[in-house]
Amino acid sequence: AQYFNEVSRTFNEYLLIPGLTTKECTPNNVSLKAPLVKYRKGETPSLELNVPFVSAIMQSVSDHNLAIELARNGGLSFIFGSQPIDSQVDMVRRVKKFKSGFVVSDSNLTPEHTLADIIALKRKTGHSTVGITDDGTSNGVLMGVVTGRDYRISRDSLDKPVKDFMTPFTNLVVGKLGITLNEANDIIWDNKLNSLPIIDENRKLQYFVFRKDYDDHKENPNELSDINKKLMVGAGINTRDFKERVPALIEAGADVLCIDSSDGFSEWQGETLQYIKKTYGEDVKVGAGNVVDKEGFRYLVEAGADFVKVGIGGGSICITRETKGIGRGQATALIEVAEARDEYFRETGIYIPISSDGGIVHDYHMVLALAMGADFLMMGRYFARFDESPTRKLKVGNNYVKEYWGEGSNRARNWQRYDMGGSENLKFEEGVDSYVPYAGKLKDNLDITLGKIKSTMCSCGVLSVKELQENGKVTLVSSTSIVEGGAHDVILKDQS
Ligand code: MZP
Repeated sequence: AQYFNEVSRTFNEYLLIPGLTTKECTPNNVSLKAPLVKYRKGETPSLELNVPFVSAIMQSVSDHNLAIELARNGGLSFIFGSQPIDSQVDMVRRVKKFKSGFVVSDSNLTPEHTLADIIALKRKTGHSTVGITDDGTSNGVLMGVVTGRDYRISRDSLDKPVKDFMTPFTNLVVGKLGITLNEANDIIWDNKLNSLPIIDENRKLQYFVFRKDYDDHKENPNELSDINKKLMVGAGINTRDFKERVPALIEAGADVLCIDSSDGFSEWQGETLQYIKKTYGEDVKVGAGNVVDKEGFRYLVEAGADFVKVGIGGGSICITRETKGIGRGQATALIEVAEARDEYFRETGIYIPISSDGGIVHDYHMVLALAMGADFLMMGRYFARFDESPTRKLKVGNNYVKEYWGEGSNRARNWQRYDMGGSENLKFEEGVDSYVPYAGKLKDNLDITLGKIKSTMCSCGVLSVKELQENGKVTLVSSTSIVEGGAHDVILKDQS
């Protein structure tokens, strides 16, 4: 056998060392923008993430609800592929159809209804904003809007009429589809509106433009359709039914695909990539993986991968290392593949983003993974804990939990992910069925996580992921220094 003499290490074995924090280096100035797909030197990638997180291609993580919420917050979900093509296509379509502020037609809600009625409707439909008409029908006169913010403020006032909370349109002011951002702004300011309803030629309400949208875009006064652009979504595929699944997903509007496998260094993936690139050229973006070394990375890139996922056996629900003896410590795998990515870039001028997949436990692991060269992170456990994930919330003992199961568990039976050719079934389990602590809303948690990441990056003296990769200082730690890093040699007052 060939021996890898370096010990295979995990994120827990590393820490970051501070760099000079300049006065400009504040969390507000930190950008977490990341490339999602390959690009040539000097060009910008055709797909980018504002937040370098994608959610795992798993039944218990990435359905349309999580995808909508994550995309609205700057990341991206890969809708799970271990389901029939038509139901996966339906989920992709739901994400593409989503428009924030889209109004519910014929909701039967008038300004006299209670806030509780509005909240029930918002929960049922998933809309962030509801338009209220005088007679509750889509033909009625629009009286105002209720947004998520109103709902949060008024949690204790559920039986009050909604007119007390809505943003009213004193005179009915409507913008038409196709007006420019500057025109919208003029109407908003002239009429002292917080938001402007936009109607189509049939006078049907399409969406609202909020003053915040304008503020976010005032530097770039393009058409209003830049503001209400469709959300991005990805989808998992496999190496068996790709000739049927890929066209259906593309037709549904999927922005990017990813071949989902626990071991991606295979001719199956090579063939799938070649087929997609031969059929669609560079119009269809497809990632591949997972690999844990240079050889695997090169193989997938040469077959046409637009990004490569790194990691075998590090997932929280994964028992591949125990059952098959295959895998590599996530940090070591990532460092080696990042080197291969940089080497490939030097040789060809083509940058292939890499994703660190699985094994992120603490928020600081995210910063370490980025510093070690990951362009973005794929996470399952992290997202499974939130309201928006597809699984049941249960009370176990005194704690709320959510269900979370691996794609290689008997529950998911995603045999294609573990396919080595041969029969079409899951021969043995490589994943477990588990619970994770319930954590509330995605946005609330993400805000805290991003705040921590930005603050750590400021300590490192860097303002972007690229700078972190180039200038970050990473050190190995001994097991005794890990003990030193927690509270020690004190008696904690509150153990609960
Ligand atoms: P984590 O974020 O929960 O630690 O890991 C999520 C990753 O674990 C997924 O993106 C996928 O690569 C991997 N996974 C999913 N199912 C299994 C399994 O059943 C698995 N073994 O390893």
